[in-house]
Amino acid sequence: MANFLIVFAIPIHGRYNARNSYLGNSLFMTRILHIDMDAFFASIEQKKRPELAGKPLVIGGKGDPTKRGVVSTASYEARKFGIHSAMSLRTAYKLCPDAVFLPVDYEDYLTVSKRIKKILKEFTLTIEDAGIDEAFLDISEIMNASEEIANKIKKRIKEETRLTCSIGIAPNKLVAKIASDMNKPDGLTIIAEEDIERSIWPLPARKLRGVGPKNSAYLKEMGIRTIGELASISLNRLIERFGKSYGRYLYDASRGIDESPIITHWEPKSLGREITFQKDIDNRQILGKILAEITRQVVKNITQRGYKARTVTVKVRLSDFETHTRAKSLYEHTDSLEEIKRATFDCLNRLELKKKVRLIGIRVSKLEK
Ligand code: TTP
Ligand code: MG
Repeated sequence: MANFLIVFAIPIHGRYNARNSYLGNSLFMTRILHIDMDAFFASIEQKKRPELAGKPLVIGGKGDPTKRGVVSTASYEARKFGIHSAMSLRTAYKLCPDAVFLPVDYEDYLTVSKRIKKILKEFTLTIEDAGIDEAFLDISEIMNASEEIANKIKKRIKEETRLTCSIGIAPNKLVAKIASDMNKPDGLTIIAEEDIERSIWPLPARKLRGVGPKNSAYLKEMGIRTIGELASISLNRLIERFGKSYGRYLYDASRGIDESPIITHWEPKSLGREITFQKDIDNRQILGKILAEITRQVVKNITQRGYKARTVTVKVRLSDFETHTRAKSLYEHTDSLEEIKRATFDCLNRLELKKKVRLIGIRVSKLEK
């Protein structure tokens, strides 16, 4: 069973990128550094077990490719076989039966992640935590050359964790993230303001944040494959095709324009947990027991963080992947396990379970400190 803590959050403190100054000296320009660890989960395991170094390694689920589960990540050696994140473990096994499969040891990866974030804070406190293995740093005010800062960060991380990372530095978050991905693993890519278009235009449009498989397919229908081709489309046409907000976004993004702030702190909007079963369940009593347990975990989590919640939502995914939710709002904010559990069961009882259940989850929202 996969049991994930899921947190949706909203930014509460941001620092807006100052427009680049006209001083012409790169030290005075907004410089955003994006760092992303290389094959993060897999590299950690390879350091723990040196016999796995240089071997195809797949991390996912319980580490058993005959069971349900998806690939969290694969070592670069395993990627050569076509294995990638989010692929089913079974498919990964078919592509490379000789690969070593290991379970996800999330706690351990989180510990390493925290050590890395701590190192990053030695450089600046204007940091956005962008995920378990990535972050954005505003290095504009550090009086060293970009390359020097990046190499120092790489060295410190290697000393403490023996891991490598890839770094991109650019005038904004959008381009910095594209840059960090350009020379993986152990890469360093610096893109100056005047080089943005030349550097990003040859890349596929889906390298832009916010262009997923669906929109990239729409763009292909319009004959657009690269970021440069996207930049050749008029703003009007993009708005006509994609709506005002996303059309405008694509127009700016294809020119490497991005003024999104570094968000240094996030408050959770909701907190939840869900469980995907190894085998689908149709016994309501067992479902009730599991729901009670994950409700207890969620309530423990909100009380530890000092929150109370007003809305409880229960989600079930049936064996045919049909997903249903039921929500209940309480009279007032609460962190009482009894009250939240009652609301949870009220939601469960309102769900019609015509098929076996594949996943069950609970989420509490409208949080208040
Ligand atoms: P990524 O940075 O996307 O991947 P990576 O670090 O493994 O490889 P790369 O060198 O290309 O950056 O994600 C970081 C970790 O997050 C990854 O090691 C495992 C986890 N992860 C998942 O669990 N599921 C996913 O679908 C993805 C993309 C990542
Ligand atoms: Mg990574």
